Amino acid sequence: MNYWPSEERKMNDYQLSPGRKLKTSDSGLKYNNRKEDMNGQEEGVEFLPTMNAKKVEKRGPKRWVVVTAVLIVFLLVSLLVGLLVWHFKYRRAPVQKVYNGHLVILNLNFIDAYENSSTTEFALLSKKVKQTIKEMYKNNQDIGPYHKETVITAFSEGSVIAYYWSEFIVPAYRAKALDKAMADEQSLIQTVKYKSRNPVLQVNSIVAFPADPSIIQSSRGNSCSFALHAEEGEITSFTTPGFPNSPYPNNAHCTWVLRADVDSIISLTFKTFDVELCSEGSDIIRVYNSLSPVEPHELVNLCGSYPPSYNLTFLSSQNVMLVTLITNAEGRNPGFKAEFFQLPKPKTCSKTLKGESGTFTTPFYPAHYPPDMDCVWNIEVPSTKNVKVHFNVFYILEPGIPVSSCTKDYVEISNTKYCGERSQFVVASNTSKITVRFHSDQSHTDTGFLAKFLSYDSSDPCPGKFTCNTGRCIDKVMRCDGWVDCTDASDERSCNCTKEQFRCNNGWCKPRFWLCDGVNDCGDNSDELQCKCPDKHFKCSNGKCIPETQKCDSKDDCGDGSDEGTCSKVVKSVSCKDYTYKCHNSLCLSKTNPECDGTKDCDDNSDEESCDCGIRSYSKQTRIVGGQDSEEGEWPWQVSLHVKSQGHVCGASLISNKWLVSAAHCFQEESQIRYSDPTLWTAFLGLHDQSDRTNKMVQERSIKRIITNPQFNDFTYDYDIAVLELQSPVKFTATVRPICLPDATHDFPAGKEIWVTGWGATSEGGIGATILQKAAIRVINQTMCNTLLTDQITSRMICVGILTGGIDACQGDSGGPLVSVESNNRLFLAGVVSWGDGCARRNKPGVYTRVSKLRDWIKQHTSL
Ligand code: 4AZ
Repeated sequence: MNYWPSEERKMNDYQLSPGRKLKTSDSGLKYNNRKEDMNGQEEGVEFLPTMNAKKVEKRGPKRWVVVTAVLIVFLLVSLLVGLLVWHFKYRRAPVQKVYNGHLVILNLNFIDAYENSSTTEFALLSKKVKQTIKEMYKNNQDIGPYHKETVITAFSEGSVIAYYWSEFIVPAYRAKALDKAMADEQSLIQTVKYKSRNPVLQVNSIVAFPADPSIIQSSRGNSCSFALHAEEGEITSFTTPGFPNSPYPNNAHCTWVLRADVDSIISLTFKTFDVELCSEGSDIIRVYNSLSPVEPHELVNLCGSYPPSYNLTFLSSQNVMLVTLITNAEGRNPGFKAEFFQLPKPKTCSKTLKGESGTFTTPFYPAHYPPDMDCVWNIEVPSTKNVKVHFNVFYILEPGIPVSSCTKDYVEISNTKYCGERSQFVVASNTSKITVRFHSDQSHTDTGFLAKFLSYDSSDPCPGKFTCNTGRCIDKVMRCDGWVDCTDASDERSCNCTKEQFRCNNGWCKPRFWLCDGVNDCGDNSDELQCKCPDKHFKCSNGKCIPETQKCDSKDDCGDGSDEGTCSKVVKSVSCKDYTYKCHNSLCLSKTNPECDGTKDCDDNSDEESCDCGIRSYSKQTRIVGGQDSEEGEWPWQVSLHVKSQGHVCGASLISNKWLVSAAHCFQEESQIRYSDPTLWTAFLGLHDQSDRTNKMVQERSIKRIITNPQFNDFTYDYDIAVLELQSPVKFTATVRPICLPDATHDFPAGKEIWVTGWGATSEGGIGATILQKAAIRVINQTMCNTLLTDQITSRMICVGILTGGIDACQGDSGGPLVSVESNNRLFLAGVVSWGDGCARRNKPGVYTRVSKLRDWIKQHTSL
């Protein structure tokens, strides 16, 4: 009695499962049948005396046979239905396939009319090409039956190259065979050569690549397509629709066909470039070394925004180029302005180079080298000497190609291939000759390389210096000093540690004062192991050990707050302490640096308010090529403070449209000049080049008020901070934007990379820079810094530098920003350039005013 009703429920459940539509009528019938069956069975089962074995034997098997038969029939029917569905719905389901391709016509000469798709010549030739392609497809059983349409999009020289796309509707199960047949250039050509008895067109080469079907819609209703031909000796420019006054359209597909005269190549430069930020499905611009938008001929794909100084120059290998813009439904960006011109096709890029030294580069450096190039440099120095090649800049990067294989673009020396992005390196030969080869394939080009060749004496490759295994020469004092100076660390191998050094477990020698400083200097952490706290204890930043259970318990057990500052779980409403972030509603959080991190941590959202700061206008930054020049707009909060008749004297940082932060010591009276007088000063914002202060990106302001911190001590430089009010507010632009101020509890941990910028001296005692300079340096542990700088460090100071020396702020950088990239790529003002023991000396980091410690003072005077 319980058996069937429960089975009936099961069947009903089954009917409501995802296969419902198919099974309804079928199982509906069964339901009725079963009901009748059920009645019968109910009778039998319910009233059959269980002990009556005979009756069970007699009636049982018959019923089971029926049930089994019904089940089998049901299963078979379901299987059949399933198979039919699979076959018709999935296997035979039609799929749309589109291929982009081009073919070469040998027996025709190019005429100008072929450039314009509205001429009769274009129409006539298109018709012939279409016929040829159709015939070619017809003769191939994997292609012919599925061909729907072919459209000829363009022609170019050589004899005549025809560009086209073909559309197919193919059952899913035949799609792979179609792909294969379309990729088989040889068999396609054979079909036109032999199957067509009297071919009108002699087709020599044909290639086709799968494409995105959306190109069909765009080419059908395409109102955004442009054809441009370079004029001899002239620069032609073009822009995205509406540029610069309105954003380019959404859901658009635009193409620019660029042409040059035969035997010329094209140089294309994006002068301004600002499209939607890069992400999956974002707006994208592609440049092709062909008139066919196919991946194997793509030179570059670009999104985001680039500063004007970024080198966005690309070269073609022939006299055509194609630029496409595909946009999605969102975004309001201005787009681009581009320029192109033609130049003679270079005959060769190979050279023989002779002499003691010289330089050579990839073709058109620093523009992106052209695709499809092979250059050979045969270098020869005087026969008594050996030769080495020093690569100062090396960018030969192809997306997705591992540097271990270098299968696409590469430099080859003595059977070794080099590719990717590499820092400076040297390749030496033990003869007077060396051969450098460069190869670029059809797709994706990069900046290339800048190299120098030098002769050297084999018995003494680095006179008076140490020779790294890479061939680089470094000062002898750098050998075994604990700092890695050779890129392969060969200067720090096989060393005997001195008394001032300790030996790491991995054999390196490191200065003793680096022991237990919280930084893994050895690489295997052995310099930090001996000073560990006992098991189940937490090590505070001040070195104290506390039981792990006291960490994040809302009590300052360390005494410096470090056990409560870095709690992964945000504990809201902890009791407020010096180290806890205070929301506007006076509740406190246990999270480190919660301000403007993109997460609402305070219930009143106050941690995410006032966050229009610390974001650059340009999403892309140039890779540092050689020096340390900044990009325009890279540090839009940087201010240059000029004193009448002296020019640039100090730096400052913009924190709102009318307030600047700088160093108090810039405004102290000196040699009878009253630097505290605001009328003496002028602020330049959006400045990049000191010799170009009239540039339209620059905003010049007088100073209304200078407020120096009353606790500033001009002997110790403690409290070295000042705020300056501008006479009139500035306008925020691509090159003028404020930096974020860190909360009083904001932590900049030791070892963190930070940037310092300024026009200060480029060497100790040297002269100031014309172009804004930048340098990446690291936060130094406070206790260690106090030891290095003989007890001169107060809690209002933060030491930042590179202890090997060589990178530092210097005179003229004072008052300028020290900025840290925090979560969401937002930049915060960690410090103000203050003082140092000289500039860039070993073990003498620069000292900066710790802005977080003076946050309340800034607020008191600026209300920010
Ligand atoms: C200066 O005189 C100065 N190395 C600024 C920073 C440093 C040294 C000197 C740090 O303005």
